Amino acid sequence: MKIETLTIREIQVGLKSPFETSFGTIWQRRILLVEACTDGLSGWGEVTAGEGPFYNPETTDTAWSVFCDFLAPLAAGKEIDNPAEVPALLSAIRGHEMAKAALENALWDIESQRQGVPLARLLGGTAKEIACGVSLGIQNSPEALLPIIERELAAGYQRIKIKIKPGKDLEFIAAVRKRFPAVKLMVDANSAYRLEQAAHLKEFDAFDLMMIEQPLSWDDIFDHARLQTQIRTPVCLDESIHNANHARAAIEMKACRVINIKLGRVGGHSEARRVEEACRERSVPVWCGGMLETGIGRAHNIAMSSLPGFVLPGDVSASQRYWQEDIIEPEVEVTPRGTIEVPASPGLGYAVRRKRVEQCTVRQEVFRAKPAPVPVASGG
Ligand code: OSB
Ligand code: MG
Repeated sequence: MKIETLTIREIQVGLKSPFETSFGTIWQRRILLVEACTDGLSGWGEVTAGEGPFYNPETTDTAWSVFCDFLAPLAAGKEIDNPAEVPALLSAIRGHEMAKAALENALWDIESQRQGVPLARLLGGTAKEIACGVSLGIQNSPEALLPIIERELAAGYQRIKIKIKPGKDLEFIAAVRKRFPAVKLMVDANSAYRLEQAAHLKEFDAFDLMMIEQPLSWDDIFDHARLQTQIRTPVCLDESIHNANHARAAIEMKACRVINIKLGRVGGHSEARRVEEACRERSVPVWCGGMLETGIGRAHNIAMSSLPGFVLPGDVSASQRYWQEDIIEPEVEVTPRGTIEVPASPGLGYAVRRKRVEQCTVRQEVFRAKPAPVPVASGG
């Protein structure tokens, strides 16, 4: 396929309720969408960067700049046989995985339409439905958290993840465990602790947590290995794992017993498949992380989650938990057994609501193949 045009746009959308993590509170989202057009088909990808460089170094604005100045000029007009070639095409650019992922994933959407198969099948996914959990932001008090959990469990979600930070941890965990003794429960620290706090983190062992996600530095593997020897709760790495080599290193160093895969963090579907394979070969369970995505990012997450290594419930949940109105139709819905059905139609399996996207768009750039130079007759 020839990558004829690439369009990047920024949309601004408000979350239904604020989301607090150890690095801050998010309400208004600025999200970049990438649309690729080739052979009369259109495919979509989403940049999952945050508004500020607090989860990882990328932001909405760094992704815009890298996409417009480097990625789009490299890719527009190129002929590729398979979206799996995209990482090599973009390999001169270091990092900026979330910007790259949006471009690559848009081409996977197109390729699955071209072949007439669901994206999930094209990627090697086998599951017909995926298991869903929810990620709950930090609340003011344990009393405020309990009714929220009650509501999510009533909706069918299979596991609860709560965000924690120093001062907002043990009391919350103990209250949830007391009220819900059997629920699948885990915590996410988003790098809010240091190895010196291992004794404190060891106190979490009493609460039968499925795992603690990214307790230490966002770019660390080694200290997580030291921490894992001191606590019983399995460590799950999120921020630290950018590719399959990191996954292999972390597993072999025993820095974690679980890995979450985020498409943006690892640079797109090609690398996500390699991370999934590295984990599956080593019997390390994986699950799909979330970045407060719109329906486009969510649809890509659903397809990826159908791969066989995704054996734990992910942070992929219903559109209605985040948005008054999503930008896809139908919206993503969760069954009463806490699952999402993997679409069986070609492509993402959801239609992009162009009108809605246009209403939310605040800026846009279109990139086309450079026209072939017109030969100029040189005068004598
Ligand atoms: O660490 O998993 C994380 C949201 C923003 C940044 C980082 C994280 C998260 C979440 C939300 O946990 C997951 C979701 O999309 O529901
Ligand atoms: Mg996380």
